[in-house]
Amino acid sequence: MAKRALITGITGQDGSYLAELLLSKGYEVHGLIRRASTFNTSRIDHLYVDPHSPDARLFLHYGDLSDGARLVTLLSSIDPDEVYNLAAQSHVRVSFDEPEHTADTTGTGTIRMLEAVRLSGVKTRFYQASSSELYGATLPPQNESTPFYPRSPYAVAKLYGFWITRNYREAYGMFAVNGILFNHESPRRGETFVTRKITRAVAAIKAGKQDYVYLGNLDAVRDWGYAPEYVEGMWRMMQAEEPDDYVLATGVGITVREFVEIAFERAGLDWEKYVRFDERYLRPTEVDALIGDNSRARQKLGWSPTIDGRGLARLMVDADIEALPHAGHPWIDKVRLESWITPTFSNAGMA
Ligand code: NAP
Ligand code: F7E
Repeated sequence: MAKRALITGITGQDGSYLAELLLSKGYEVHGLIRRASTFNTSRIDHLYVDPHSPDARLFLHYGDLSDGARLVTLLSSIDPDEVYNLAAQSHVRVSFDEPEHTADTTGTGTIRMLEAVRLSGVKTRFYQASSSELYGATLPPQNESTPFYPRSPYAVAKLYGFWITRNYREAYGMFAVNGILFNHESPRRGETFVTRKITRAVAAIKAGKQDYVYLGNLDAVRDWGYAPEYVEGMWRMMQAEEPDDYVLATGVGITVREFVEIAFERAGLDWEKYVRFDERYLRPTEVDALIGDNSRARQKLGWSPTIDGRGLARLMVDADIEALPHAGHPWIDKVRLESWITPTFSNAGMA
């Protein structure tokens, strides 16, 4: 019998790569999607097969992490072997604008999923998308023993998700794991995360369709890895004999500035001519440096990443340059979208 998995957040970057991976391994894959007034499945459209077809192995269900009763019903009817809880309001700066919504989706949403597993009585393994943002102000290198010091409403919500997942493992004997994933990116990365914002801007500037890109703090250090390698790590955590928590990271940290330099250089451009500062992209509290120690995942899961932040900058610029001619006007409109987000806090002193 094929294994059955349920993925929340299947329309996101990670959800789309994980769905691909599980389908390639022969799983039947179920995904939770939100009803929206526009289509929100562009990252998984290539995987879609008409559910009436005997070949269909991907099934989508409407639902929302804010709706606990729906989650119980879905868990009961799908009866999955593995649940990957990837859904979240995942943008750190937006979490300062929408802290209550972030707490509800990213924090309380996790307990709704765990309760749905418990109340439905299904026998399933559970993956929680935890984050290196938990470490916040704690200095690198960070591993599974490093104390947490969250620095945003997003990180505080993820802290709740981390501990409630661990609590359900201990209280109810659930196979529940936390993947503490450091930043991971790809050509499918959301357009307002810094890497993708930069690489899309490089492509648009190179094509003469954009003049500048406005950024915030260039000094932040991040340990950027490649998303398809990280979803492989998620799956390995779920195949282990015992449930545990794991850091996935490359161990290589670079600044936003270095990512910018490499990205522009890849397109033969001098970044200093095109990058401008805008204080609205600063955060009220910043996470200065995240660099992970992935020893446990290497030793226990045999997981080892091959692409770090420098390689990613080149890979993502190439992909955005390639995609630009096919993108049309809406693509450019999205490039401009972020420039009219209203600043909601006074940060003049932080510039
Ligand atoms: P993403 O691209 O922002 O995707 C988030 C997903 O969550 C989307 O499918 C979104 O649906 C869905 N979602 C949001 N609110 C929801 C709600 N109330 N109910 C149901 N679904 C909802 O995020 P990602 O980069 O793939 O990350 C996946 C997970 O890993 C997230 O939990 C994120 O916080 C965490 N994480 C990410 C990173 C990283 O570097 N990427 C690192 C550590 C942890 P729509 O498409 O409809 O918006
Ligand atoms: O910011 C700086 C910003 O928004 C990275 C999420 O996937 O990873 C992600 O969170 C850095 C920060 O990602 C701009 O201040 C400068 O220091 O790409 P980001 P993030 O906040 O690290 C973690 C692990 C998650 O769990 C999250 O879900 O870049 N930065 N200028 C900027 N950031 C943005 N977005 N836009 C700028 O203009």
